[in-house]
Amino acid sequence: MGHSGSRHKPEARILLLGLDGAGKSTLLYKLKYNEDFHTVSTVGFNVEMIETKKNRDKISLTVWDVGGQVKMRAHWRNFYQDTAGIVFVVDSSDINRLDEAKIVLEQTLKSEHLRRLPVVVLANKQDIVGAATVTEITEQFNLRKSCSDRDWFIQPCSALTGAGLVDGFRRMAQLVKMTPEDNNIKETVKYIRSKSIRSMKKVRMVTY
Ligand code: G3D
Repeated sequence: MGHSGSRHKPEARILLLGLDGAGKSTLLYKLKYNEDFHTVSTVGFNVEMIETKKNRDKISLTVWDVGGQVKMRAHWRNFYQDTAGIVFVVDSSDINRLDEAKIVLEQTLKSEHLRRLPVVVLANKQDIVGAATVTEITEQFNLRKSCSDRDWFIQPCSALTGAGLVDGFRRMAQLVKMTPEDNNIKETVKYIRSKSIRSMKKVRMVTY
């Protein structure tokens, strides 16, 4: 395993979205310690760079967690430009907030910048007894309809145990369309900083 510089690998930016408490930070933390990683640079957000494979080619997915609280949701659109795919995390055990999550996902998918981009819904917290199943979430979210204009997949997972996470991100790697431009992290950070959002966390790389 191990890791190497990502400079020459195609890179795709993935937005990690979902309500607060869905498990995004836990998931990134789990990915970080899944394999070797090293710090790429210090930036203002929770970001992991995942090295994985798309068919036979190595690619890097930079996974951006921009926070799910209501006040952060207003900033999500600042990240939409150059995004190649969306991972939407759902707390499957919080039955009372499934409708809220559904509405937020639907609103997000309406953005012009995100048109036709692939979506992987992570039905998180499957380790909790009574959690909604992928079938139930697919129906309650009406995913077949709301994602009818794009590729999508729903993956059961637990950010706590790590079960299903690698499968979810591998699926995303298969679904993203790689662009020839080099959407590198430094350019993104410059762009985001120009939008004056600040909170200092680290960017790390993990390798599958
Ligand atoms: P967020 O980053 O989306 O806001 P967090 O969510 O990662 O902070 O997770 C919110 C809470 O859910 C945390 O618990 C975290 O441990 C828990 N959690 C996240 N993923 C899972 C999971 O797969 N299974 C279980 N059982 N719990 C999970 P606390 O108690 O710290 O608030």
